[in-house]
Amino acid sequence: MNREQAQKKIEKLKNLLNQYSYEYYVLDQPTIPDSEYDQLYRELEQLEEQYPEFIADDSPTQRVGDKPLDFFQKVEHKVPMLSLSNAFNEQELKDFHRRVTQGLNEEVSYVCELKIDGLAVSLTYENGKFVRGATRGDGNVGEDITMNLRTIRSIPLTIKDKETLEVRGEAFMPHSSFLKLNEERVKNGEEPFANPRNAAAGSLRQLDPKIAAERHLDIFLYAVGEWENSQLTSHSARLEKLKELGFKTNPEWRKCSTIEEVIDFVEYWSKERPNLPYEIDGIVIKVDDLRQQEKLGFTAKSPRWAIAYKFPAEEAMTVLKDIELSV
Ligand code: NMN
Repeated sequence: MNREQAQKKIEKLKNLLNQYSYEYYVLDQPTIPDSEYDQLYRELEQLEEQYPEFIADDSPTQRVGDKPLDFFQKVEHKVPMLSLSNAFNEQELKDFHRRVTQGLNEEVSYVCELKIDGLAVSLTYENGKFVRGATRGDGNVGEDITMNLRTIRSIPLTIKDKETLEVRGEAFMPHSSFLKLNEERVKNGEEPFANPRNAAAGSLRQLDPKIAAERHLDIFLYAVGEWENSQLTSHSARLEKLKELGFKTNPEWRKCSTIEEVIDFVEYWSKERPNLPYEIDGIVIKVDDLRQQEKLGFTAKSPRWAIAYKFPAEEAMTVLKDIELSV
């Protein structure tokens, strides 16, 4: 194989592996056996070793950087990452609906989504490439945790169009990763994490990306900060577009045209919650139409067009029952 052929082969293997990885981690529908994936991966590794000048930034071999950071740089959010106001019961959801309809004086539809209990993060893509990832921090300034976020396999290093956008979501630790991690910690005489949220937050704040890589985090993307040239007019259209671009979005969202439908959704997930493979702590309800969102605007702290219904806090999480805590 000459140099030019090697370059082409490296590019082809990289694209193929990224596609398989997308099917495996984002769609949860692998199309080839692991052994075949592993063989192609080794082939790519060997070629990249021979021709390091052709290693692409979005090669699957480049997810885990080899140098630990000294500290995290600060990142300013151009669009602040605000938190949501809360509702704790049916009446407060109805009050929210009343405020929305009074503010708009027209028909309204909502999108209900699961509120994943993890860590809010922001991902910036420039011309389709993942260039920066940050924590929410105080909402205006967060920390640059790009190195750690790159280790999350369901975060695409390149998306399907050359879009420039800042997308937001929740990085979290699935129950399976959490149980494995805590079992190992107990075995090594270390203190187990109290819950998956703490474990996810602790993992993303490690200066050594190798540690984050071992923690097997996952992500759901659900919002947009900035999006150059986007013509989309609703939140639901944005969710669909994010999925098309290759982002992992949570499939359990629903468009509701009445507050009763919203309440049904909340009640359904209050019961179904223990059967999910990850932790949720509530339901997020958003006005779907972006023009209506704009019309409603913000209070000093949060948008008027969204609310987070919070489930009652559970005494002990189901996930912890299986593991012997040494605390
Ligand atoms: O570190 P990566 O490349 O993500 O691989 C971790 C494990 O996941 C490996 O065992 C690999 O075989 C598996 N995997 C399988 C597929 C597939 O399409 N069968 C894709 C990505 C990762």
